[in-house]
Amino acid sequence: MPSKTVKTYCRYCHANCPMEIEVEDNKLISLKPDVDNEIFGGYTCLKGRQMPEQLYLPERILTSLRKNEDGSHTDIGSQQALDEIADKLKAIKEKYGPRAIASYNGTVSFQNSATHPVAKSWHVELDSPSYYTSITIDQPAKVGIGQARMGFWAAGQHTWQDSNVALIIGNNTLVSHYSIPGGIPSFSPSNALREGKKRGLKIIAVDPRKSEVASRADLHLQIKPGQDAVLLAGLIHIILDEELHDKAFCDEHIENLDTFKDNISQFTPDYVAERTELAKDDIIEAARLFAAGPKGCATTGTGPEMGPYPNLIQHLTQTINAICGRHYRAGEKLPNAGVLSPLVPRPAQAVPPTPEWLTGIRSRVSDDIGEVTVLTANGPVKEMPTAILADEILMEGEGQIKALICVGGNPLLAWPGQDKAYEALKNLDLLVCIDYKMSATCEMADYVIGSKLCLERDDLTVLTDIWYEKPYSHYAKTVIEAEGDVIEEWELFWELGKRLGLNLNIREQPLDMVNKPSKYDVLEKMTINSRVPLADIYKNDGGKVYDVPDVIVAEADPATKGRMDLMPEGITDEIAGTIKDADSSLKAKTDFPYILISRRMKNTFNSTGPELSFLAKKGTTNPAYINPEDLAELNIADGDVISITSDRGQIPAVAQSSPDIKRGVVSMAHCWGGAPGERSDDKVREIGANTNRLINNLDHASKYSGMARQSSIPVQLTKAG
Ligand SMILES: Nc1nc2c(c(=O)[nH]1)N[C@H]1C(S)=C(S)[C@@H](COP(=O)(O)OP(=O)(O)OC[C@H]3O[C@@H](n4cnc5c(=O)[nH]c(N)nc54)[C@H](O)[C@@H]3O)O[C@H]1N2
Ligand SMILES: Nc1nc2c(c(=O)[nH]1)N[C@H]1C(S)=C(S)[C@@H](COP(=O)(O)OP(=O)(O)OC[C@H]3O[C@@H](n4cnc5c(=O)[nH]c(N)nc54)[C@H](O)[C@@H]3O)O[C@H]1N2
Ligand code: SF4
Ligand SMILES: [Mo]
Repeated sequence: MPSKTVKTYCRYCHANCPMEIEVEDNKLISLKPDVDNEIFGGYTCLKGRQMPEQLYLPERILTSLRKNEDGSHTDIGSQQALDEIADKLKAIKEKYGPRAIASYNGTVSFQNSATHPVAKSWHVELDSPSYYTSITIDQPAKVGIGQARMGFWAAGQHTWQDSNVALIIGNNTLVSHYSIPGGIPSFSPSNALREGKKRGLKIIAVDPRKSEVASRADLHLQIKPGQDAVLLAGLIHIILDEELHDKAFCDEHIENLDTFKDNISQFTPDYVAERTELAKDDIIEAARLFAAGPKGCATTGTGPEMGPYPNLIQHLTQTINAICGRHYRAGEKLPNAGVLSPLVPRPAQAVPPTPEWLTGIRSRVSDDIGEVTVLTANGPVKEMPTAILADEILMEGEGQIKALICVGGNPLLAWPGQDKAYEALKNLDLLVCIDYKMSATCEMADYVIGSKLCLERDDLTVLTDIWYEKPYSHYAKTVIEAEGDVIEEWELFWELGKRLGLNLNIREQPLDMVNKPSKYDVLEKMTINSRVPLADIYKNDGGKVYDVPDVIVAEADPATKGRMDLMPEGITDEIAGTIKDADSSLKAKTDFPYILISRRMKNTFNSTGPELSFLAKKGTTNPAYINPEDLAELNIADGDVISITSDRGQIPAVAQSSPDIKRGVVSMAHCWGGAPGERSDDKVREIGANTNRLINNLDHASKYSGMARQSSIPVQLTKAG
């Protein structure tokens, strides 16, 4: 058969870059960017371009595996594995109740557009609240807690394309391709950045590192890690003090501005300069530049959201946007109101706080931590917090988790507190993973189900639907028929649901539980009443901007109009705690004088990447990036193996001299290394080291989500013996 070229999109990460794939006899021959795509303009990155190797990787799991007594795994067919898993789940449910059955849906579970609605329905029908995702160890304050506490603007915040200024706090989209609207768009970020600069948009970047984004900023505030709340409070202080805020907007839509102002009175420019190690003039310049707008948005990334006080940081970020009135007003055109969901009214009014979003089922660890509502593409969804999942497995008593289904995630490397995660995974009666390769977690699993890879399945841009700045959508049809006994992530839940006698449904529409529905059926149910019918999107080859009527922001409805509250419960204490921490860190002469922070690397996506030869050539370890002056002072040479010690643990690392890092800071990626123990330490140059061994998840657990401090960790550095 002659070869054919098919349009699709990459799902190695969530950016969904369009590609053209040449296929012959069901084999992928070559891959190239889809240069005709109007949003991406031919953008791809080096990870996505390795998909051919990934598809045909010799160590790929092409069947299902069962663990033997000696820890090795034996191939069994997927149907047999599913039967056995279902029997074990039935027994666990019988003995311990449904809550004992949990699923953890990791980062890659999101790349399959059908996973989450099916997984959530599975949990609802099973009556198990133990539904966990990677969102709650990512930025839970940003996608739920912040909006629940303060309320939000129904018509949304300014997006990049309409902005004159962007305040980007610890978010490096040029590498991560990840920014919730307001920051640099995730899709072809370098083009978006160039376009923004050309039209005069000013960028203020806050980052302890001269990151890819910071080095292109108009103003880079090279902050001391963990001091973002102090900086934000300081910027707001200046804006209010100089009366640069939008007074009319505040009067009409904001509650408790004066009380809030009193609460941050201590954050004067001098105080903030000292605590953040920034120049006072730069802080004042940043506040004035942001306030001048007239349009623009402050946005955060994982840097601050994984450090101290993430809930407060999010509140302050929303506050700086709110007091400057950075919201779409009546009569303005919204850039994109989504294509795959029904059109909901977008009036120019505040949605008041929804504290009930924070008070679902409680964790067994603390009454302060429990179900949180996350704003997803499928609407608000309740999840249990992953940061304390290891405790839920280890803590005995009613509700203890006994079975874990791990979907496109790698908890042994990703969860905060690796030693505890390791103990917890060992403690389970049943661990099932669906993955394409033997990850560190798969090695521990009782069953491993081989997954399809993205080119072997249909998908739709549901996750990113409202992140685009235009009404864009892409339906990717299966390019390669999977060879081997592999299934999709949603099919795992469907297959187990069928065996457990569950009636799954999506948006109240039942799924056929006798004959497996097609992916299209599932996606159609997910997108019922969408602005553009799925059938129309399916017809198109490749991604496309849809010609839908403009969405114009409506006048507020006096009957339902609310106000955004700057002083929800807990804020006073959080601000006081921030001051106390900042003050003590200034005085302390500690045993741990360096601060370890998180980062993303170009050649890996969390724990995936090093298995692919081209990406491995860029490095097989997660170096500890350190300022050369610090290295010199420590008598450590570039490339030396060092020990990094915190009050909770020690890991080896390969030092890499990096002048872009602030002095006193170590910048290192997560999700590397192996299981805890000497053997994996010896291989630091081959497999890297796991930074999560340096923390205990409960040391600084945030209220509501239990979010752990996964960055801004005090450490000591020594040359390895
Ligand atoms: N190539 C690649 N892309 C990825 C991933 C990957 O592993 N590799 N991971 C994906 C995932 S799961 C996610 S959640 C997203 C995350 O996407 P981002 O949030 O953009 O993550 P990073 O690229 O690590 O950028 C965070 C920045 O915060 C800075 N930072 C660290 N500590 C602090 C601090 O205390 N204050 C401030 N202001 N800044 C700080 C870091 O130096 C870094 O530049 O990326 C996704 N994309
Ligand atoms: N200290 C510290 N800890 C962190 C972070 C940090 O910055 N610092 N970041 C946190 C964040 S933001 C996140 S999101 C988590 C990430 O945590 P996880 O999502 O748990 O980790 P990943 O490495 O992304 O796991 C992805 C898994 O999916 C597999 N996979 C790849 N393709 C497919 C596929 O098509 N189908 C299936 N079924 N599997 C596939 C991969 O082999 C891998 O095992 O880590 C968190 N942990
Ligand atoms: S940014 Fe890279 S990995 Fe992510 S979708 Fe695009 S090509 Fe794939
Ligand atoms: Mo993430």
